[in-house]
Amino acid sequence: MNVNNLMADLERKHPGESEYLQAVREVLITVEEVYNRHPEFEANKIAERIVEPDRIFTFKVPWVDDKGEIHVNIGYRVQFNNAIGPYKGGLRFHSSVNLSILKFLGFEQIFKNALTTLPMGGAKGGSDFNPRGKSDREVMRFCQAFMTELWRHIGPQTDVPAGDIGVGGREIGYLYGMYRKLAQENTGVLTGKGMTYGGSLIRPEATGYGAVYFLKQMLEKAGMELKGKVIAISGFGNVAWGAAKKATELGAKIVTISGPDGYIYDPEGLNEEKIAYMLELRASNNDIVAPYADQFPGSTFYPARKPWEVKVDIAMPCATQNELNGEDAQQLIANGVKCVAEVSNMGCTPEAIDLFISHKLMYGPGKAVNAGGVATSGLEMTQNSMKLNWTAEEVDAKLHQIMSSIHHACIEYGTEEDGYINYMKGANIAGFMKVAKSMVEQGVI
Ligand code: 2IT
Repeated sequence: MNVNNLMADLERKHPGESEYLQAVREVLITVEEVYNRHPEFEANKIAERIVEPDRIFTFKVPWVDDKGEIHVNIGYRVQFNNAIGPYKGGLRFHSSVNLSILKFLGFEQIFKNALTTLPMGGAKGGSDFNPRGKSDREVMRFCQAFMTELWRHIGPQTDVPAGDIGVGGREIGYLYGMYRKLAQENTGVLTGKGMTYGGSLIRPEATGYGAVYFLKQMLEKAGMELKGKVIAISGFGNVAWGAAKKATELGAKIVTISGPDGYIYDPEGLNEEKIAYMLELRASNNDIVAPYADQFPGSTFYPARKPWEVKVDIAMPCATQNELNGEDAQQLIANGVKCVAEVSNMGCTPEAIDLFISHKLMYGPGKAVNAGGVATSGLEMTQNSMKLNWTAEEVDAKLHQIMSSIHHACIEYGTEEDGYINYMKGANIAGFMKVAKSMVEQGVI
């Protein structure tokens, strides 16, 4: 494989799909050396085949708002690769959603899912629907209209969607209700379901919890401990909430959260009450964090700024792609950051990652750090197939075990000659090898 030639070809075929091209380039560059030691990969054109999705569905989603006005959104499902299991990956509802973003997310999902040790292929979907300011009934009608098209392309053994930005328990409930009506079956075709109809305990917490378990292992491997560390988190949604909850429980201090409007600096650190308030902020459907500063004296709201300017030991981006750039990375490094655990998908730009790695800082990539979310979705699928429910302790123990196994895989494939652990390289190679081997063994299809 020659990465530059392959990328030039892809850029010609998919002009302007910047996020997708960024995600592909990052994976190919890190696996190139290992790939070229496996002639069977080249003979089977694995690289050329793995970078293109198996298929993409796009569809119109017309719906009626509370005033009787009609809106038209676009719905998508990108079924990327199912070599190791049924397509699996979340649905994102956000005004920024386009094909490039869903292709990057679907591509990342292939390797992330492979790392979880569970049999899941990679997919992603969603819509440019903007949930901000919408009523509950409007969200319900949108979800029903979306599923009216999507249902014929998914199934418990073929493709199992879940949540992502803008899709939480409420949306999954409405989507599942419509699927069940149309398909006339009650199977676990979505994950992140409510506890009364097939959901798994710990699934809401799993992405954040898993990220903190992974972070703890990174620190311990380097002879440090999580307890007492000061952490900057971005975002205030489901992922940020779970990470804040577990990190605080384990004795770390979270001093920031953020939204599209700016960030909150709370030098005392989050506690149970403040973490519970994050859920209220999110349920308000306004997508802003400013009200936190009025609620909790001693904290400050910095409009239109990012939390990476605060002096911290650890940074955990938990919001969205490319939210931490080269300048932010320089600021964090100047302030003595010790570890960056990326919880959002592709949260750091290539410039930021290059800086972390050239400074030999601990950098955990999203596809390893945030894999606990989809892993617990996999555990929800297992429970649905067995038609029984595990306790929270059982699910949490399995999540812990999976995060340890991902950490081991990163060390195995990512340790460099001088002992530095390049977690990005480790995660990409470990995930890639598993899928590539499956593709070789299953022939050209
Ligand atoms: O990015 C992700 O891994 C998710 N949004 C979760 C996907 C899933 O199927 O649980």
